[in-house]
Amino acid sequence: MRIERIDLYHISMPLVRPFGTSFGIQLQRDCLILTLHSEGLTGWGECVATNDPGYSYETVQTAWHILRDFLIPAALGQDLQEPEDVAGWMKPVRGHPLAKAAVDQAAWDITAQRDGLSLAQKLAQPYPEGAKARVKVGVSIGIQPAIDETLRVIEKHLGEGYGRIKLKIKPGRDVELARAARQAFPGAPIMLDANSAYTLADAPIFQAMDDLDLLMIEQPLGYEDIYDHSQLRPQIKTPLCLDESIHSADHARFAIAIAACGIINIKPARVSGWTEARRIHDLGREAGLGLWIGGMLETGIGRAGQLALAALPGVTLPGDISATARYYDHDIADPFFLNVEDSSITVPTGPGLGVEVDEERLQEVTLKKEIFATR
Ligand code: OSB
Ligand code: MG
Repeated sequence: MRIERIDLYHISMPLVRPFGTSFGIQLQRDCLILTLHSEGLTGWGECVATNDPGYSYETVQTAWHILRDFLIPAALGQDLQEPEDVAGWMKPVRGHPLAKAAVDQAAWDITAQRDGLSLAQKLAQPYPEGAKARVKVGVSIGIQPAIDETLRVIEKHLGEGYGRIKLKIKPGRDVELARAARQAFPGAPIMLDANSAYTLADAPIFQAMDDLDLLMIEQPLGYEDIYDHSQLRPQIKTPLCLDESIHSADHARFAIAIAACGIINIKPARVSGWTEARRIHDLGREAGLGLWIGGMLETGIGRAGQLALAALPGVTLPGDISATARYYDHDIADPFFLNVEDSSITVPTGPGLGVEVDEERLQEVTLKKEIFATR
């Protein structure tokens, strides 16, 4: 399939409520949407970079630059056979995984459509057990102004059918919050995400939460660190999960080699896309790690991609794949995964991502659009 045209959109949507993490509070969600066009088909990708370099060094502005000036010129006019091809075109660009993941996702979507497969089916082709039909999901709850409010939000989401609760923590809003949540919801699967807000010297804080039967603690230490996590892990009973530190399959290999974590949050955007995410899945599965699919407040486009990845056989734990209605009043894609039952969502079965993009809504929220075409 010759890539005839690529469209790039900068979109901006208000969040239904602010999303607070240890690195800041987000009120508005800007991101980039990218389409690949070939043979009458359109592949969709989402670049989840944000306005601020808080979670990642990438922002919507750096991603626009890298896509417009490097990644799109490298992809335009190429003959796309399989989605694994795009990593080679993008190789001259170091870093910038969030920008790369948008091209990678669109390539997976368009080739799955060409093959008459859902993205989940295409991703699961190497595995005899195939893709799961339903996947376990949970909610990620941002830091609220008060602990009481967090408890109310937890209750609301448990009522909606979400069974796994992830709470964002930061220094000063950790042990007391986790203890209150455990007390209020004794049997609930609760986990914490620190987004790199602590150092190894804070081990006593995590030891103080060891009796709370938490599912895991996600990324307590540095966003580039693997070694200190390997030092913290034997000091605590709570399972340790890495997010920010794992940028590639190589990083997963390093983490496994020094036993830095028992669990990996596979976030396709963070690792340059679905091809690399599947490699991490394979390494993690082989090593007996717990695996789950992380999120970045995606629109329905990104959420559909997460669901397809979560359908892989080695993904053992619930992912951060809640309905986009938690974040957006009016999403740009059909909110097909609103039906959460038993904390599970049905994986889309239509061709490719299996989601209908609402082009009118997309236009409404687009701040800037550029079209790149071959002659
Ligand atoms: O660390 O997993 C994270 C959102 C933005 C940046 C980082 C993270 C998150 C989430 C949100 O936890 C998960 C979701 O998409 O619902
Ligand atoms: Mg995280």
